[in-house]
Amino acid sequence: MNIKKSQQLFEEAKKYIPGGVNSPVRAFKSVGGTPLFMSKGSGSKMYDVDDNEYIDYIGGWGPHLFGHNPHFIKEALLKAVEKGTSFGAPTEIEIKMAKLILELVPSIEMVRMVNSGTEATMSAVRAARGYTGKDKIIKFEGCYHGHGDFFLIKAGSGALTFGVPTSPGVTKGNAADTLVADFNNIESVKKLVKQNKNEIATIIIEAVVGNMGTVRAKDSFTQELRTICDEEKIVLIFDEVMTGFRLAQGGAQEILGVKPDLSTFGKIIGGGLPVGAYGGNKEIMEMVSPSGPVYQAGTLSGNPLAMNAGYAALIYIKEHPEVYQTLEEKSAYLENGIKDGIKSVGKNFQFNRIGSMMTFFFTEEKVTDFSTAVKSDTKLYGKYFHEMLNRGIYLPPAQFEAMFVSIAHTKADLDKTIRASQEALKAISL
Ligand code: KE4
Repeated sequence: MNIKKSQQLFEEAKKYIPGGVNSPVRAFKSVGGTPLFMSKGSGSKMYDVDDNEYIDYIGGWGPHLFGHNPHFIKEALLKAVEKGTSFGAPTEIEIKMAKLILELVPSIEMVRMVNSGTEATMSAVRAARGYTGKDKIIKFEGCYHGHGDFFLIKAGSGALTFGVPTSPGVTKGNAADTLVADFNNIESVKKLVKQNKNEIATIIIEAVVGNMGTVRAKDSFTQELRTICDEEKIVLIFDEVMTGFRLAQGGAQEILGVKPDLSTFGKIIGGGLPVGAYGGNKEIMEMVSPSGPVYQAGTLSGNPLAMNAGYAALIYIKEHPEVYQTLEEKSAYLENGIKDGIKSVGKNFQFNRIGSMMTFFFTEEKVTDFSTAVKSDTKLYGKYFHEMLNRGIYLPPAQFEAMFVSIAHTKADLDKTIRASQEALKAISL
């Protein structure tokens, strides 16, 4: 496959941008090789600068539930840009967006728009600390909540892949206030709560994780988390940046049947533009400036372009609730096809799927948490990744990520992917 232009651009990019990319996981460091510079996306396809076509399973890392550049988002953006890009003043579309999020996610009584998932999670934790007057937080090993200092403690996603359990530059103070529990292990939570009685402001979790690869919390686990938070007056935050509007209209909390106090969103709610949001219990949210003392601000928060793109995405979801059934059928078809391929090479590699989020783990042990996820053979994943890439299938360039199916993926796309996976497994020396 000719990737000459990507190679040239990457060399040039490295002169001006750290690692040549504006987000680490894009650099292909954990799978090796040259990151491909993309020039266009349309439906389920992406095209690189050397005109190679790929069936895309990254979907912008989650936003593209409908595939690239769906007409209804493009039209909304073109209309909005005629009126200007941002005013630094309130606009009506922000009210429509807030009302729609409240309508689609029952636990949300009030919501604040921000510009990224990181801003959403950082702000939600600050609101929880301000509301409770307590400092400590509990997060889970293998969960990633963006690059806020107090989260980069045994983070999952990129940091996990780089094997850097704690990022340099994070102060001891931050690390001291962040406690790390084991995902799906309620005893580890109870132990921390007991050791830090009345000091814990919030527990934040990806209830369906994408960032150690796809792993679902056990129903009992999230229910027990809810009970502990009620008993200990701890704010329960579901980080739904990836799962919100991905797994269901109401996200992971709808699937799991547990009501968090606060939720964070991103990705899909921006329709591909930079948007994050946090919201939930009104009493907590009214603590946020200017209605309350917890400060949080953003020049481009709620800007009309992102709001119109996000609103078009959420209205589509509201008017077409059948998209989740469609996604389930396509995703199950892909899962079964890939699993048949795994069996045909006599392996028992694990394939975790929840809705249209899934991960092929190169380990033969069930993956239910961080310690089982990291048993995956990342080198083998890297080889598989490149075999698939050479066959025109673009997977996440890291083992500890989720891949996504969109409603734009056709049966032909899925069949091509299943065939490529079968060939790739045969090609790597298992
Ligand atoms: P952003 O700041 O990247 O918009 O969102 C941070 C974030 C928060 N919470 C969850 C559950 C997330 O998945 C993310 C970001 N996800 C990664 C993918 N693993 C984004 C890709 C990247 O870092 O380039």
